[in-house]
Amino acid sequence: MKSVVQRLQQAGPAWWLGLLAVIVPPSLSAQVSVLDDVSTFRTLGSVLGTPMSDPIWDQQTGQGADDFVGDGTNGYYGFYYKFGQISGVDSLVFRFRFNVLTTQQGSPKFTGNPRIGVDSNGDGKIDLYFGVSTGSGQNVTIDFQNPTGTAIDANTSPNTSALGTNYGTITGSASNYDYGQVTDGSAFLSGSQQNQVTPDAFLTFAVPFSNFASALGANTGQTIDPNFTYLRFVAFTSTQGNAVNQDVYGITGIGTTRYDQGGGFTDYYSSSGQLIPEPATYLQFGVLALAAAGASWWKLRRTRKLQAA
Ligand SMILES: [Ca+2]
Ligand SMILES: [Ca+2]
Ligand SMILES: [Ca+2]
Repeated sequence: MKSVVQRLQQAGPAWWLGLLAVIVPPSLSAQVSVLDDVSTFRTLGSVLGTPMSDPIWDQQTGQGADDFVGDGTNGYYGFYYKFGQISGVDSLVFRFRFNVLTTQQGSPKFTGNPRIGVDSNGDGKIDLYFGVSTGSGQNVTIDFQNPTGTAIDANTSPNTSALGTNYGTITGSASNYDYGQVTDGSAFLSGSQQNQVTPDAFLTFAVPFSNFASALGANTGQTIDPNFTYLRFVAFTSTQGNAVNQDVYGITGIGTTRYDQGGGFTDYYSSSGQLIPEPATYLQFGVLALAAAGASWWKLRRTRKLQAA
């Protein structure tokens, strides 16, 4: 009669992989849309673990349309995220809340250039910039920009950030871009001088995970896994899309502090939206480690058997 241990020893890697498949089923992405209600998005927290917010009217160039707002009061935040499928394509969806809704001929029309910088290897440097490019009379595009600059501290803070020229442009459409008045009633004051209550605006855009992962991975040499590569973000507005010169989300104004020293980085999240660390993540890592250890043990044992034969 063979013991359970003996049976496992003979089962080989297939058994361990079977165990892995049972305990960690393949994740299925939910269908999402840039029009989804804000309550279905997650807020992004700072490294202190608290949801980030941003002061009113602290943008540096006078355009309320580019002023992040959201102080947590009544649940209003300025930077939201979700992950899911748009028409069957895994996508990252970002949403900003801005102070002033701008219109053109009576319709909502945004003319700024919000950007997100992402650090995927934890060294404090932005590895990829991306965001929405607009302008008066200009078609909306979603652009990727590489960090440039050779200084040792390049792309670690607002005043050391250098955004390269746009590449990998994705044409804006109703499925990957939306701009309009907020649907949750928030209306932060627009400016200390005017002191007017103005309806705020949501700007939402989506990026296919495959485009994002290949652009980011090309810059860092990483394979970007949707669940296990952890990312931190900094969101900011830019008059021309080539500098951090209006409002950095999470701090007053722009600041000079390094992003990773309280200067605007979010906490770490996976592309699929999980905050690290979470109990579920530990469980998955634990099961993966168990399976890997099992496969290694079987291989080692088999090698010893062959050597003994
Ligand atoms: Ca602001
Ligand atoms: Ca407002
Ligand atoms: Ca980096």
